[in-house]
Amino acid sequence: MARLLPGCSSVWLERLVWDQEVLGSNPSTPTTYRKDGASGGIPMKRIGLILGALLLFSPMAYGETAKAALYNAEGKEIGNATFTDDSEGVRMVLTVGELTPGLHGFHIHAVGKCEGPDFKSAGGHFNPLGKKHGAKNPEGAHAGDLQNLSVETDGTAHVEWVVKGVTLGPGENSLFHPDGTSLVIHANPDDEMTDPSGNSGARVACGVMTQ
Ligand SMILES: [Cu+2]
Ligand SMILES: [Zn+2]
Repeated sequence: MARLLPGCSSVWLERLVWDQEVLGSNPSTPTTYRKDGASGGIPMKRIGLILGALLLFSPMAYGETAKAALYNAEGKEIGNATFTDDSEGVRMVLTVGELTPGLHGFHIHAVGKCEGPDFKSAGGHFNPLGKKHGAKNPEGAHAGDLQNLSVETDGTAHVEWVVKGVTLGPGENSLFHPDGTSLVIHANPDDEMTDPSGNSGARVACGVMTQ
C-alpha cells in the first residue's frame, strides 16, 4: 500500500529510470546516454526522468485505499465499505444488510475498535478540528459526521459518497491517525444538530477502518 511518496519512490523511481535508460521503454523518446561520459555528476537526462517520475507517482498520495467490514451487535458480519482517497476527500462505497428499514445515524468514530455489543469502544465522532455535532449545528460539524443512512425495506443499503474534509493520507484529518477510526451505524436517525451524536441512539453496527 502506497502510504507516502518517499516510501514507494525509491524502488519505482529506480525501476523507471532503469527501464528508460536500459530498455528505452518510451519509444517516442530515443534513449540517450550520458553525453559527457563523466561518472561523478547527475546528468540532466536523469534529473528529467526523476522529475517526471515524481510527477507521475505523486498521485499515489491521493491513491490510498482502505476498507471496513461491518459487524452487528451479535458479532455477525453484515456489510463492508471501501474507501479511496481522491482530490475532494475520501470516496466511500458501502453495502450493508440486516438493518431495520428507515434512516440511521451514520458516522466515522474516533477510535478504531469495535467491541460489541454496545461498540462504545469506538469512542466519539471523529473530530480533529474540535467542532460540535451535526451539519445543521452552527458550530458543526464533526469531520466524521455523515448523512443519515437510508435503509431499504429489505434491510439493505448501498451508498457511494465522497466524505469531504478527511483523508487516508497523512495529516490531522487522517482516518489513520494513531487511534484509528471506525464506521458506526446507529439505531435511530441523526437529527444533525444535537451534540454530541444527534440523538441517534444505540450503535447497531461497527467496522474498523483498515488498510
Ligand atoms: Cu456514531
Ligand atoms: Zn458528530
